[in-house]
Amino acid sequence: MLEKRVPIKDAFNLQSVAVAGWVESYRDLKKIKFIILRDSTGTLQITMPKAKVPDEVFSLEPTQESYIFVKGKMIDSKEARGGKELIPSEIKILSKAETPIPIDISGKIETDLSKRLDWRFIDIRNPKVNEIFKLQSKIINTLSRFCDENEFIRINTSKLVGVPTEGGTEYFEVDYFDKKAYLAQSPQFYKELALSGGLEKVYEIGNVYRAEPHHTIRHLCEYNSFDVEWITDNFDELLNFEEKMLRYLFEKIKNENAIQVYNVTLNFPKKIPRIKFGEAKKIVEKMGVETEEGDLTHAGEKALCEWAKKEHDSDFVFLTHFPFKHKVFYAKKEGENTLSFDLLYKGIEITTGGLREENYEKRKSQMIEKGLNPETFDHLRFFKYGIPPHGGFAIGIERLTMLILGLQNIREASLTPRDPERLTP
Ligand code: AMO
Repeated sequence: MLEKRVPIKDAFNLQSVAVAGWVESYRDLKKIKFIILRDSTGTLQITMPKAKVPDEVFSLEPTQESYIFVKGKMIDSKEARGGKELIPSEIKILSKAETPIPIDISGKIETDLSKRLDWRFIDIRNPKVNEIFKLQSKIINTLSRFCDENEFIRINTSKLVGVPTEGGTEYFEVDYFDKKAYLAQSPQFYKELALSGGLEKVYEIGNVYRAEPHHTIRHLCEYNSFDVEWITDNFDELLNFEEKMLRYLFEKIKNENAIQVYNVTLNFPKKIPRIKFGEAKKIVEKMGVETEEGDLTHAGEKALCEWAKKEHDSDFVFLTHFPFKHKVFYAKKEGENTLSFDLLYKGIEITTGGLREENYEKRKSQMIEKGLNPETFDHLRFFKYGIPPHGGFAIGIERLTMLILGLQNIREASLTPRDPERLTP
């Protein structure tokens, strides 16, 4: 039966149609009944004058948010949205919804985010929320297409790992038979394994895990990381590639429905400004913002973005050459600093990347410098047998989605967000 249905948006161009969707509203005026039917493409008024529809159709009383199938004829209507309404010859209630619906999804009553997330499977029916995930899908597909067009190979790496990747304490430990395992914080070492294995240019889209204790609007415990890595010894090439990739993305998504629904203007600068960490620190301190050693702080990142907007008319800014003391052990050194970068967008970091140390001895000694024990890192072996010089970066997909649409909280850009309190739904 369902295979006969058309998307609601297409029904307006047809005469006899079958559609299916959720009952957004149901009104019974005794001699005439109305249903507003919604699917992910739009809404349609179903009008049932008692005299014009079969008794078994008229006698149905679908509850709000039930999923129904409707067959009938489209006719012109001055009152109905879209100038047409459907007079049904058949209605089937395929899945009845309990009443009342636990949260309002019409956008008329504001429900706090935590309650919305408790009822996420209903919350997403709100067309405005639905749009977030349509756009996110487009973002991921467009970035992938860009990588494909540039002859990158998509890889899929292990999320159960023997050693935490990014260091620090932000990892989840899990029982793995009689051993300890960890949930991958990033695919970093496996991107490098792939390069050592001769794949030359790789990308990965996958969930990664951070035991992130902070309750902020930009941190999740599980997020989708868009990672790339390739053979290069040229730091600027990394930034150029990301800039080109994001320019391509912004061009491809500018006409997406979500961009209109969220009333955002997408501006991509002529050139993303690039500024070294030391210089950036001076700029934001001059703006009266306190920073920490080796860290601009979140307030400093916001201030630097304000500076980039004012001085370069750019919502983006590349922050480069972080001091090694405050970076991951695998970053390539240049004196006391590293050939690494962050990309900030509208005040928040969306990307980290850089050249990596590929020399076995140097990598080992950088580990020791960071207080790590090389014996425990199986991945060091990848660096003994001719791994090419390489670099790459990772974009946080939920952060990018949130910032593009101007959402207030990263949780809105995750279908089922995980934070220290939330493991369901
Ligand atoms: P990093 O740890 O900076 O770098 O992460 C890369 C990007 O991932 C996003 N991100 C997060 N998003 C949501 N919740 C979090 N808790 C969270 N933590 C990070 C951000 C960030 O810029 N291996 C390196 C990348 C590389 O150099 O290739 C890494 O993982 O957008």
